[in-house]
Amino acid sequence: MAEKTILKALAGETQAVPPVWLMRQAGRYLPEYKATRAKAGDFLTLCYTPELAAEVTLQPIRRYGFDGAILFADILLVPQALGADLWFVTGEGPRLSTIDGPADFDALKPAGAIHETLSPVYETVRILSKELPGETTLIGFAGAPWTVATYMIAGRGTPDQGPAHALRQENPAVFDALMERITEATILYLSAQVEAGAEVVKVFDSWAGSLKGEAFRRYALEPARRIVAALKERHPGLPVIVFPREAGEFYEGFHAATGADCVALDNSVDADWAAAHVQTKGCVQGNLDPKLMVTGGEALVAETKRIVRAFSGGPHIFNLGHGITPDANPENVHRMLEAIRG
Ligand code: 1CP
Repeated sequence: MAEKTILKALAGETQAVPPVWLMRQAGRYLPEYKATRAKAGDFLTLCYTPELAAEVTLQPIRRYGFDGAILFADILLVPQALGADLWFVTGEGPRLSTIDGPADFDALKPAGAIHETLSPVYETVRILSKELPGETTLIGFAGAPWTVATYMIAGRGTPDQGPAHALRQENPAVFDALMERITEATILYLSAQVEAGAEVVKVFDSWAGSLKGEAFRRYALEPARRIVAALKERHPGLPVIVFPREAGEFYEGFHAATGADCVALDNSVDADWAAAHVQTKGCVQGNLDPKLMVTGGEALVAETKRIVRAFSGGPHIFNLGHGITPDANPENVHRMLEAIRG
């Protein structure tokens, strides 16, 4: 059997060369992605056409030989599967119908109904598990309940997640019911991805950093703990990566509090600090600044090597601290890989 270096890192192994993949590795910085996206017509058609979604997942593997392939889909497919309207405005981003009160929540579908909408995603996973090279790990994913709730409540991305914070304070019954519905749907969705062939799952809590103190415990830690526990009960031995972006000091106890095998670090976290305080509890992933994939040069090489060195004493999966951006230079990915792999 081929060696899967990502699975080894997730099992706690320290490796001389860390495995590597990039958040948003299938994306608009790649000309072949833009061509397939143009063929699909729009972003949601790309997500729901298994052959095309599998094709864009495979493109960065062919070009770069990454150790991991992340399923091509989006965290906002779950709200759509729960009955929210979802559309993408070119140049602006996603738009959804909003959740303002009990009537909007009551109109949502039960968690068990999501498979009707999401079955093409499972088909993408099945295609990928057949077509990926033997050494490449297939990563499934979903958004974390808090992050997904911020989009469902506001109907769009927001700089400070204001509408979601307002609802949780002003109408906690509706907010808690929504969090519960998303948590249940996320468990079912990730479990179906694993049944289709995903070997690892990752939960993206992109807006975890806007939760402080008790709210962080309740809406970031606790849902992550529940999702990890439910998935491990259904799929013993399944490795789970959690990304509580900008969690700051909460990174330190995150493995222990949630049971996650790996904690993904954003680029605001110092690698030496994280090696001493987070990696001592389990595998870490990260955390190169995505801007370096735009600017490149010696700074990219030096910073890549610094991160590899900082995490060389324990299990580590090399990645960016957030997604690669459309203005990244595809050549810089080669430079980064050279700096990691030699
Ligand atoms: O024009 C295009 O082609 C659409 C751009 C795009 C892409 C490539 C969107 C819209 N989503 C995706 C794919 C995607 N999204 C993946 C696929 C696999 C890969 O990484 O290669 C993944 C894992 C996501 C996850 C995702 N979507 C997150 C969590 C991670 C993060 O970046 O913080 C979030 C917050 C979203 C929502 C979303 N989808 C798309 C956009 C532009 C956004 C952000 C919207 C906003 O906050 O304003």
